[in-house]
Amino acid sequence: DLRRVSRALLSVSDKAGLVPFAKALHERGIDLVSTGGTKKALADAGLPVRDVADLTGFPEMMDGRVKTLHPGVHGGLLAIRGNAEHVGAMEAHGIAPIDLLVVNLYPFEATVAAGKPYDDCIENIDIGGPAMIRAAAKNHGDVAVVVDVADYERILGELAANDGATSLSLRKALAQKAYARTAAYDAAISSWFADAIGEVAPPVRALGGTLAEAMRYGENPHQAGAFYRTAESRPGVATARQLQGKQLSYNNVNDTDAAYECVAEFDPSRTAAVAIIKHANPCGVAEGSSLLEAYERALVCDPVSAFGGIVALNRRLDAAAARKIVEIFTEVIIAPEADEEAIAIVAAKKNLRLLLAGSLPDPKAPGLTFRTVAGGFLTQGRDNAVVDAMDLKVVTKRAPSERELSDMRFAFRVAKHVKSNAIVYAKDGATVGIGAGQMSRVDSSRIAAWKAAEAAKTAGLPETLAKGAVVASDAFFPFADGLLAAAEAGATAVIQPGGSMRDDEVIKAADEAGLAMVFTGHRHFRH
Ligand code: 93A
Repeated sequence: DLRRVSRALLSVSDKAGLVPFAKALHERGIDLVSTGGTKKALADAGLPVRDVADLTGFPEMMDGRVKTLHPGVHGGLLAIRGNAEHVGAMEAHGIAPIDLLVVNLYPFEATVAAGKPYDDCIENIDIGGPAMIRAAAKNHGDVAVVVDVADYERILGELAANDGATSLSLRKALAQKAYARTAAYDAAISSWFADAIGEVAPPVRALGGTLAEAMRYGENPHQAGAFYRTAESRPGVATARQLQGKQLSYNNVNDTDAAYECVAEFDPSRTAAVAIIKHANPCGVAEGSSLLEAYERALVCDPVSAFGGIVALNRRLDAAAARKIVEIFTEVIIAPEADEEAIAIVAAKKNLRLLLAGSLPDPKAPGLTFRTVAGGFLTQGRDNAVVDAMDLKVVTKRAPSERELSDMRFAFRVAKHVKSNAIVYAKDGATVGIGAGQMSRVDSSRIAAWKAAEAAKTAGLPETLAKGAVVASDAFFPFADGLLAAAEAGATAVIQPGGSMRDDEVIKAADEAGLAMVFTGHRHFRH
């Protein structure tokens, strides 16, 4: 897998480190070929260097726009050395093999950053450089490609260690870096164009996102908004078929995603399930023997917030569920599939969007999430932890009953999809009170308990729905207060990650209140 380097083509805008590097290559007996400015720098340092025009038989022309775009260069980069036909073509056309390509690109990013005029930016879009980089990287079986000044040392080290040759593992690593560079370069050009024409330029371009929809606006009317699809084929809002209804807004897409990801936590072969989402938070989630029952039970949790919400279902939408859902104003329905009759029922509501995603996404699947920060973006693996796979540890004197344990799992599954600090009350496979997005956990606990009392009033029931419920917390209770708020409201059992400095204090408070408590060892922060 070693490939001896006999000829190197150097064409660099950033000339830092160039001369010592080229000198070391020359001392190894490597022939040097260069484009105009690079050649001048090397010749000025007293190094023998050929002009790339010798390979192409053409002078550089059109202000340097065309200097290396020629079979004399690209044939030398792309020919497979072990392929008789390729070698024959090189001989027939007088093409010299190039074993090492050293290129850094026209400084497009720096030109833009310096606030240079439009035409300067355009002139700094490198065409020949990326073409050569991509060609050499494709042919990494024979050719090494260097796009980063910081790699010069590494190349010299490798040549020294292998008697003037490069290894396949190094050439592969360099090829990977090469494509990352050309991708980032094109992303920078595309983002600059986007700015120039007043388009949004999200970082997903670097992932190869394609525009699914230019939206009327973003989260607010004064913000531009757009929806991009990436190569990831996860069933969901980006891949779903919209059967009817108004165009999706930015907020619709965000909420529909939250809804479908949440309901996908419930295996449709075990139970029907429905999630109602408002402002990216669940305001009711329930299991049921049918979608209709699940929807009705989900609605009880917070019928006020459910108005204008997004409804996600984990099974094929049927007529009975559709008939019930359209009774109140709903923005979006998303399901894997829908019966003809259900589709006809929804059709009566012209504006209501119906999305069919084909199937449910796997909550355990890996993936990435992104978020912008000033001057950059954050990425992380998606939260694909599921409670079924967690090692639940009973920490109180009283162990939970089977019913409590099943509700705890349900509540923790939902808590994963509630913004932190998340507190979820659940009973018989339905949420009965949700506290979301508060800066202190005890406030979320109080809100969830208050919601459970309100839901009971709305339903005309004498007692708070928190009575006899279980409570899930997305992260540990730092103090006993949040837990005591739950016990006071009538909860009988708690599921939480554990891991607080004051776990002992919290466990003691749970024991004194007669609660059963389990630790999951997994946290579900969602900010
Ligand atoms: O204008 S180009 O896109 N046309 C080309 O054919 C070409 N070949 C190399 N720019 C081209 N290059 C770039 O020139 C290289 O990527 C490098 O950044 C620069 C080096 O030019 P010089 O050696 O004249 O300083």
